Amino acid sequence: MNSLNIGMVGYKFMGKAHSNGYRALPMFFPDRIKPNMKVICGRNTGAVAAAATQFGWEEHTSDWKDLVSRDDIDLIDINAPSNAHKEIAIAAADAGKHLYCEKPLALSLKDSREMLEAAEGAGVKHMVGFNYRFAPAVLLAKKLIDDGRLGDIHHFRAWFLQDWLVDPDFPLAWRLQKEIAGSGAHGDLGAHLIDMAHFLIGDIADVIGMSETFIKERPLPDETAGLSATGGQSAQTGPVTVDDATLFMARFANGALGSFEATRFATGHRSTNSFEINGSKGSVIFDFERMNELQVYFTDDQDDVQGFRRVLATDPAHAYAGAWWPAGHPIGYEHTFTHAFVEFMDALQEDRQPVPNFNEGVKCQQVLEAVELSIKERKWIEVSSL
Ligand code: SOE
Repeated sequence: MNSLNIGMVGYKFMGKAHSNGYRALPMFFPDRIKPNMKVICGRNTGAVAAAATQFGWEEHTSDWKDLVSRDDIDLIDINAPSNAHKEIAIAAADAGKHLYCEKPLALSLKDSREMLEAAEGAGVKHMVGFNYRFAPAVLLAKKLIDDGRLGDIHHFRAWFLQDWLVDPDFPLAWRLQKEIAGSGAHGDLGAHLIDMAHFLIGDIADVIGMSETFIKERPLPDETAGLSATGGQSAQTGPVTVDDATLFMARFANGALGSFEATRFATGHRSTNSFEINGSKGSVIFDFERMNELQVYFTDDQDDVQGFRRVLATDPAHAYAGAWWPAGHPIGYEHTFTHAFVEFMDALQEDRQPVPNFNEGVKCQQVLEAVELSIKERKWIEVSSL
């Protein structure tokens, strides 16, 4: 297989990020299967037509059911709001299409399990959009852990901080409505942290959390407002039905301790996505705002040069980095999507499931729900009990 045809449902923030990811792939990874940007789909015909032209899709449609049934489509990419994931993914799997679905995989653990079952039953390849795994500096952290360079892992602490909801006039966008988004900062930002923890440290055994919705009523939006909305467009208000911030503690199956913080109220933090890991032989610190760097500390460095060193993960020695620019030239947010799609193409080539796939999506959903249950019942929850 030299190329495959993509049908993509969604055309806003993630639709743009995915389109850019597909476009860059053949230029920088010319030896991989080429994604053909065939059809883009969205509910608003005018807006999706404009997106098709702007992003470079051959065709557009407003009918996802027609899209998933087309013979000339090989892979369905779902980046519409979360409440649309399940129905589209299951229909696409039943039609024999490979699946790429944004996170969180579904509105609930039950729904995510049904999606996994449908994909596995249909024998298609499936992947979930935990794109931050694909930053070369994160992959360096993974390599150091897997090679034992950090020793036994004791601590994982992670935080994803945004501040776009501090304005009480910010409208009641879909991300603030439980029936569309599933949850708030927890499922949107915390999901990335949980996946990172699974990727780097391993299974999470027990959790206990707390959450808050600081602003409980917001102006109704004129239409489905996204992140770019600026102020309330209506005098009428509606209830915010998701969390503004969720924090939780975790015990990993391997004995490590974890802390997680996801908030949209951290003034001054536009999108600070970070983690620190401490092991018996060393530590690493990652901050997405400086995503080309990994801070690394090794206990066996000579006494007189002990301390964190800053490693720039832009050399050919670093995963994916060599495909872009000569050593020392940084990459950005958008490259993580291209890397995720390269993993998908590699999986197709090698006839294996890409990673992270719907199994990782379900595992993440299980932790999300365990935390929600712990908040409701005000006690520790064993993740495997769900
Ligand atoms: C918005 O809060 C958002 O765009 C998330 O939806 C993304 O998954 C995250 O990457 C950045 O923030």
